[in-house]
Amino acid sequence: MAGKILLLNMWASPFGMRVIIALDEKGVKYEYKEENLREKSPLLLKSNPVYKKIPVLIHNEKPVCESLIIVQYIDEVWPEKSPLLPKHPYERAQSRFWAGFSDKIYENGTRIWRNKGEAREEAKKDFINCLKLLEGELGDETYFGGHTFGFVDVVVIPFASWFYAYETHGNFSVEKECPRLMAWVKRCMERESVSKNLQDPKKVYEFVCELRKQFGIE
Ligand code: GS8
Repeated sequence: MAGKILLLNMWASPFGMRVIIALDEKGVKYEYKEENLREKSPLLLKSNPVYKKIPVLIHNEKPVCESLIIVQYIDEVWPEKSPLLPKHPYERAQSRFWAGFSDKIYENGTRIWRNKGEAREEAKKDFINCLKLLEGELGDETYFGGHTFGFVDVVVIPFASWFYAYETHGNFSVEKECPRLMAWVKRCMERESVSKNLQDPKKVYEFVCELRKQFGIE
């Protein structure tokens, strides 16, 4: 089942990177439309009228919204190549739990670069705690849940392209705080679907600096 696939996205979005990595893992070809989030296209507003956010995957004219739902949709529509969710219901439930939890990386990371002083220190604590919980779940496995690259890996790895921005604005080191998680990042980067599609951390950092200026934080 292929048909027409169009992805509405904004390049720096870790949520969009989740979808791109999943499509790449499945070898699915798609069209790409970059959105200007300050002037959203009528197609985006029509496709995601509830949240008005990217990413949106439009498959045969039908929109699917929310990155976690999109990645699971991709896995169900193209199940043969690189299955992402585990087979067992309990393991699937666990994967969905940690995938949902990982959104906190972004929430806490945003609090790091949007704030100063005490509020930034609080955010940093929450951010590191969140990474440590994920690191605990990873344990000594190669990937989340075992030996194969799967759903939680696809969902969490895009945040690594934002680490440099969080570290620089928060003055800390993810490597120092969570060495096993960073080793996992490096393993994931050996996969083409990841190395090819993760944005350059320096570019993301510059993007964040721009946002800080716009919000009058500098
Ligand atoms: C989050 C998407 C999102 O935050 C998902 O897809 O998983 N829960 C959603 N998208 C942002 C860009 S990335 O920060 C977005 O589209 N923002 C536009 C806006 O809020 O107006």
